[in-house]
Amino acid sequence: EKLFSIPLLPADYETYGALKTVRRLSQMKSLYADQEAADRLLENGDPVIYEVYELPHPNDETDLLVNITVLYPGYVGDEPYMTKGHFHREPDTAEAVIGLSGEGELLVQNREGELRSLKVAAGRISYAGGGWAHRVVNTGSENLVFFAVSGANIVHDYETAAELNFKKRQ
Ligand code: S6P
Ligand code: ZN
Repeated sequence: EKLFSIPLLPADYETYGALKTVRRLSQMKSLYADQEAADRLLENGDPVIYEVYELPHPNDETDLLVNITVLYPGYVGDEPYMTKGHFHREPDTAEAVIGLSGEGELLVQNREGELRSLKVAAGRISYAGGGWAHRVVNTGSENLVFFAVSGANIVHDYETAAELNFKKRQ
């Protein structure tokens, strides 16, 4: 049995036992277009790009993954901070992103190479059906906080998505 009702806020997630994953530039450097800009940033530390708060859940197809992500504002060269991005391994199921604060884009690309950009903002839902690799980009100057919901049994495929090189075009 699993029932809960909590505020959609990172602090409340943590109180409820969420696992917090911190993604720093050094862990995703190769995904950025301007490697020299990334190296310059790393000389002065290793900036946190985003944090993911994941509630404990069974990896069960009858459950949902209900993560909150805090994506910080910033640039690597002229490319805004972004999440790593991934496909869901087969069965490749959908995901919805609901903006909580800040603004940005949900960049999606399918296996045929088609690239699309969907707006992410507070009170707005962006939906990516199965087959679309997805990544969020912070195009604003404030934290972009978003809620993402998908099936709890998804397996992230970061490798195939990294090959796509799907980026925010200026
Ligand atoms: C999970 C969902 C999000 C991301 C998070 C970080 O399916 O899409 O919770 O995990 O935004 O992105 P990434 O690409 O590093 O997993
Ligand atoms: Zn996903």
